[in-house]
Amino acid sequence: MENIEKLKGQVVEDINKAKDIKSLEDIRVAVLGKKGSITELMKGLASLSVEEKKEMGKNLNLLKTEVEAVLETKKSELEEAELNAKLNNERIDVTLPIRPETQGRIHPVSKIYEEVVSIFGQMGFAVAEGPDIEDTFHNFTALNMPDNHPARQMHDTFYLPKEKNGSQDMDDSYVIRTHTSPVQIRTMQKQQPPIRIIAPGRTYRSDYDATHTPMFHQVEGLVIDKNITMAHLKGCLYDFVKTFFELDEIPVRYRPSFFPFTEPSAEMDIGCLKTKSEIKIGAGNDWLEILGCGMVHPNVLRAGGIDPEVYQGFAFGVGMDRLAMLKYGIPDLRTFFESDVRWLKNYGFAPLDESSMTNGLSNNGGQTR
Ligand code: 2NM
Repeated sequence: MENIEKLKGQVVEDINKAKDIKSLEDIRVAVLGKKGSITELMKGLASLSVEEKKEMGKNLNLLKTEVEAVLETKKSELEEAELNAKLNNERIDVTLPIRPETQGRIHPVSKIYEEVVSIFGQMGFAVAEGPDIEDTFHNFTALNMPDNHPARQMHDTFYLPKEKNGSQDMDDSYVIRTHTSPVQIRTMQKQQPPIRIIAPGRTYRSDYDATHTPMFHQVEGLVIDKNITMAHLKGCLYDFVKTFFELDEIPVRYRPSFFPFTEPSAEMDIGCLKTKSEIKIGAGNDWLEILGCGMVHPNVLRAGGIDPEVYQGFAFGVGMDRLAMLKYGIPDLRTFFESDVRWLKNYGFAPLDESSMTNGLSNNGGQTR
């Protein structure tokens, strides 16, 4: 009995001194393991008389239970201490600013692309894409521009070298697309109305001056359904320019125009003030041409496999590079594609300021540019 009390005192003392889970486990094994001190004592019971066995057995069981309880308590204590130490060590200050300055910048055209996609996305438009290399059927013929149509020349088209088989069929030749309209044709061929898409992307024409580069970016839109009218076109495009230029109101006007793929066709102007050094959008007595639009020509609907007796649609096309020049005051288009890092540092946007309808569109609150 005395021995048991002594052993208990010793074991409890050892347990309380344990500094970590590992040494606690060592103690457990030394006491309760297969060859542990208590286990050995229990093995010794066999050689005792019945009376002694009863008495000793009871005491040993009690000792075992008590030691187990002390071990358990100590284990919880140590686990909690270990967790707290870990939490303390791994503490981070989430209010610290991100790294001082990111080096890379988002190109203004990429920024405009994101803005345009978020605006039309909010209105329920899906984004459609297509190849840069197009056959002349999708780039011209299906868009009501048959062989020898003057617009084919007007587009300053880059033709790909003719295939060696010497085919004379115009629709067998390939171009790098002069507009993104072939994406609309491909969408019509794949999908019956209702259709509501925008087709943003690269386009190519052989032209080069302060406002034209051989590669430029367009976004075109297409809405087709039953009973679509010019009123839908006007509402949609008014909302677009207002949201894009981040203005509550903006004067707009439509002038009649001509495109082979729309009838009637129009150009949309927005109100602005032109001074010697800048253009202020949204007020003043001047007008600025911003986009082309119209009701999709019945021949175009037919080429896309859609019955013009049942469905109508409107379409529009905007130059995204021009939008970038206007919104962010960049004077010369040619500089967009010179890959000059000093230019990008000046006109580019910080990569972490995402453009979205909820985050603010341009979101350049003094630090992005
Ligand atoms: C513009 C102006 C007006 C246009 C038309 C089509 C299609 F494929 F639906 F016929 N796509 N884009 C369009 C209409 C483009 O760009 C100045």
